[in-house]
Amino acid sequence: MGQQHPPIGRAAALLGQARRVVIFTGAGMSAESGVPTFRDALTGLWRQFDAQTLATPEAFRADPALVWGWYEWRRHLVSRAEPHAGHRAVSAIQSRVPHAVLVTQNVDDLHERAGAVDPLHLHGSLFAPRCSACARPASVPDDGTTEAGPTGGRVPPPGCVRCSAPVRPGVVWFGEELPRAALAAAVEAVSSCDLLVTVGTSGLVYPAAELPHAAARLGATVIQVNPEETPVDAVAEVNLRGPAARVLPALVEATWGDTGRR
Ligand code: BV8
Ligand code: ZN
Repeated sequence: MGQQHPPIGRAAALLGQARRVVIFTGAGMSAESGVPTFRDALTGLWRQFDAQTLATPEAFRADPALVWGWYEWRRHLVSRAEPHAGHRAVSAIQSRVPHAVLVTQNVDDLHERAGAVDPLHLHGSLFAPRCSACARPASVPDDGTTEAGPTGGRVPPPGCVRCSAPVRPGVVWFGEELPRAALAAAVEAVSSCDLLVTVGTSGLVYPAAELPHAAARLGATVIQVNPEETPVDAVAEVNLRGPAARVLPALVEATWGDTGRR
């Protein structure tokens, strides 16, 4: 058995020779920026709920102020957070591999703030609220006005300026369909990639979780970055067991000789 190269070396060799790359990220990508993941227990007002019950149309219908307050608190937290070296490494990969596609399950804007190109948001965004009835895009509340957002309280959602129905977060809730264009573009990219790098996702929520498995089935190589084991271990050619903010810059450096920091 030849000398097994360390995983980062094997991953760098794969990334260096890849022609069509997809990077697929989940909440673990934002953890080191101080943004709680979906696995993390909820805190404060929402501690008696789990995200899966709160991130639903039923929860919003039952108690719009509780759910809107949760999303406003998260939006405030993200606005005060900073992208980390892992986000910048993802953007460095996109700048070095032509047409590398970034697909994210995250609803924050940390990839964009680290210079990522056209991230495909499969589960929407905290920064695109819309009317719950007529779907008219609503403006993101001025941070000075939503007093309860930063402290985590109930915040009654604003009314739509056109039909006065409650404004809702622009995210995909459980039981809701994913945005068709983003999903179609992600499936298209995965179908034609030769390497998929999945970072910081528990791989449990469908249909997004299907993407790494689909890539492997179609003959692509999968590299996983996650401190823990996930269902994706079954299809990952290389498992980089560690946190995104450390592993991704190391991967970029091992591949191209610098951390890609521009
Ligand atoms: C749909 C936006 C149909 C909201 C989210 C039974 C079987 C199969 C499927 C189903 C089923 N019952 C119901 C379903 C469908 C359901 C589903 O999959 N449920 C699961 C629970 C079984 N899916 C849906 O409902 C989807 N819609 O199916 O619609 C339909 C079709 C047509 C027409 C109408 C309807 C919609 C799902 C989208 C839900 N919205 N987010 C919001 O943000 O509030 S999901 C949310 O959770 C995330 O976006 C993500 O997708 C998912 C899981 O989160 P992850 O990103 O993976 O993060 P997580 O916290 O889980 O894990 C963190 C990971 O990071 C861990 O692995 C950890 O080890 C790692 N980590 C930690 N620190 C670091 C790190 N990694 C790297 N570095 C670190 N430092
Ligand atoms: Zn409306």
